[in-house]
Amino acid sequence: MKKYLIILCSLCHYHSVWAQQGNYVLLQPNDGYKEIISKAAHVVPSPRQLRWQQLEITAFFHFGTNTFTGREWGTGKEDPKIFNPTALDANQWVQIAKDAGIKQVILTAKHHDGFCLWPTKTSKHSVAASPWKKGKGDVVKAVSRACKKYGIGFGIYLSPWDMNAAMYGSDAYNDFFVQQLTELLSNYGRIDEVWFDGANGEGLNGKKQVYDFDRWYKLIRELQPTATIAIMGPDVRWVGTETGYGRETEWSVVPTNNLNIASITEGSQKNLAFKPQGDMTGSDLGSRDKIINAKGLVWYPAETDVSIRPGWFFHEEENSKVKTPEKLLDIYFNSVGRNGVLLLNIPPDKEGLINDSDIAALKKWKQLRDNIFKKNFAKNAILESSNGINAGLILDNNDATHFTTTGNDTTAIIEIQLKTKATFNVLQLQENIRMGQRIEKFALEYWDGKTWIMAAQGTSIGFKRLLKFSTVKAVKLRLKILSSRLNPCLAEFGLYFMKV
Ligand code: FUL
Repeated sequence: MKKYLIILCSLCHYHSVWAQQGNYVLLQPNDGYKEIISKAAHVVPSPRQLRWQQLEITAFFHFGTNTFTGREWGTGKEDPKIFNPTALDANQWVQIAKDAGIKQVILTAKHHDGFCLWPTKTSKHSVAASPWKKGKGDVVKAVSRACKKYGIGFGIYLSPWDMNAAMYGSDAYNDFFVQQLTELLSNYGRIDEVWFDGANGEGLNGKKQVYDFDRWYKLIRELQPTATIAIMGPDVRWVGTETGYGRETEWSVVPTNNLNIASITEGSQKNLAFKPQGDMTGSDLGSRDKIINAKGLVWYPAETDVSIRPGWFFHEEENSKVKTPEKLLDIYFNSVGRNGVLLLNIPPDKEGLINDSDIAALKKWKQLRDNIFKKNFAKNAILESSNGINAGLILDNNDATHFTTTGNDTTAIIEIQLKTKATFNVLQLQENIRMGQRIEKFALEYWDGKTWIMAAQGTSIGFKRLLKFSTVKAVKLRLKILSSRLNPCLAEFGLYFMKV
């Protein structure tokens, strides 16, 4: 990888024609329109970003002193003695997550109030000062072990904002934060995601803290090179809302004007580091109009975070406000089905258990998904494309193989003859993102015996796109790829039925 990237970097410095793949590209002042679009289509996820994207559904566990005070944000002045879960069982948390199809969990090791869920050497404000397990407990250890036991990923949320640390607002805080990160990244086995949010409140001394992100990124890359750094980090972007609903057109390749060139020229992608910049909430972050004037383009995919309850932390009075399975299904369609990874928060209660109301919703949500996706009506269909190759690969259940076009064709039509007439109302499409994200517009049509009728249409696809449409009965269909940045590379195609 290293050698390959050295070639890549020298190419992008000395030649404007660049068609190698990496997870970023610098645009040159003399790049023409076509060249920029082609460069964008060649930007691909790094191995850690690809692994993360394939998880599809991940979870947050918000747990800490707020669980016991009933607050969403603490003050940093909480007495550690209030932290006293009576029946904490991390195996229960992780098993419930796994049963719901969740592939990775992220624990709030420290929220803004500064209380640490592990017995840190950096501060007295931790589980070690609590009555839980007589001060001998370690929630980070319990959850990381449960994740290993059940075979799912484990990540940590470490709040940069710390209302308890006396040195917050001074240079010393960055050293303190590095020490906390070092403990978490050294003592708990593999860490798959490190989640930094952007909150940057005032410290006890009234001063604002300047976060030394570059130093933190370097440390994470050194200690846990496979971990993705999310939100205030270079690998995973916040989708821009906490509703669970991503954008209709979601590009994983977006402009960046602050790539750390010094790191890049060291010649290894593992050093790629940049701080997110600019507004991430707009309805369009990566269309042609947006990328054409950029200085650089980067693979920076969207994570869609939302809580199963109104708040991020557990509050008894919200037991009746847990999102319904139907609402969670709609969120699934609009997060995972819109080229995002869903990060669903499931906050454990005061006992240290996932509450029954959340468990019931999660179980039913999983059943709803299983019912829809158990049968792909396109299975064993006969596929034909006059200008494409390997059409059969879109039904092989493998997102690493794909249909593509010959020559320079950026449009395609795939005719689909089903084995028997079927009734369906959900379309699932996947691009092989190892080749980049390319498709800009597509449509599904069916033959009603006389003419072609539009069933569904959309813009971007990316790793996964799900569309619901009015129920169709048909035996012959065609998928039209109407616009693509380069030869489309379609990995998977599915037709499903959902009861409405
Ligand atoms: C935000 C925090 O302020 C919330 O409390 C929560 O942790 C959410 C996921 O990130 O920025």
